[in-house]
Amino acid sequence: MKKLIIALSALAIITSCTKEPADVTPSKTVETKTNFLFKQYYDGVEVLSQDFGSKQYTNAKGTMHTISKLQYLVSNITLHKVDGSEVNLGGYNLINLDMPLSRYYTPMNEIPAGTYSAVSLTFGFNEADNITGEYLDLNAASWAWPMMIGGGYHFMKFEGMFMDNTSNMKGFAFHNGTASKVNSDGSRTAEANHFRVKLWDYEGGFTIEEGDNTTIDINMNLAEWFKNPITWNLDDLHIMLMPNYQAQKMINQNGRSVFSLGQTSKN
Ligand SMILES: [Cu+2]
Repeated sequence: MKKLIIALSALAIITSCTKEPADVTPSKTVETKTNFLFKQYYDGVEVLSQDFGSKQYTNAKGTMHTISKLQYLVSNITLHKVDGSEVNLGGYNLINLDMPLSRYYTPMNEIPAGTYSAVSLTFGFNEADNITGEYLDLNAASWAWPMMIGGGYHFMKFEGMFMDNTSNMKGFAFHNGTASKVNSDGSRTAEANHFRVKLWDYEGGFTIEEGDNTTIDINMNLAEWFKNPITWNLDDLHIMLMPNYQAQKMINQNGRSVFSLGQTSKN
């Protein structure tokens, strides 16, 4: 019995000596389950692949058109906390409406719990990331941008048919990527043509908590590609846009207003 008491008190000493004060435990970032859903609209109407080739839309110029393809790439999604700090998630996502699951994107980097006021993203790739042949999945998706007009990758392929000014249906291929200028000697100079947008939550921010499964919607209004600030005329500009420097710069300008932050949902 005496032996046991000695043993127990020894144990008590050992445990009390090895117990660490709680306040020196390093604080750990609480990671969450968060993903993005990229949704497409034509003004108020959602655009889904089942609408392709049949549903008719009228652009700002008054031209009727259909849609047969929509693919676009976003990268370096960043979340902005209300305290001003940022979480850059890196990575990229190719959205292809023909593959509805590609609209969902779960970043490789975990999103820490917190309250956020905005999401920003790059449309396409910035110069550092737009490396010819670098990404195997994009190579397999026929997503390369030709070397002779600057290389790297497409940022978007938006295609369909439109009714031209002689009432005939014609195809359009609204493709975007590096802008390439023809020099006086016939050579070309490539110019980065991505843009970055910051999408504010106008309802005062959203909170992501531990244990939540949060989906953040990023909406694209396709009508804006033809509207703001340039009223796009498909009769003039519908094919061969890729080597057309002016057209590439115009697409870039119109793209600044296509995205908005949609709802944040928990499930
Ligand atoms: Cu193209």
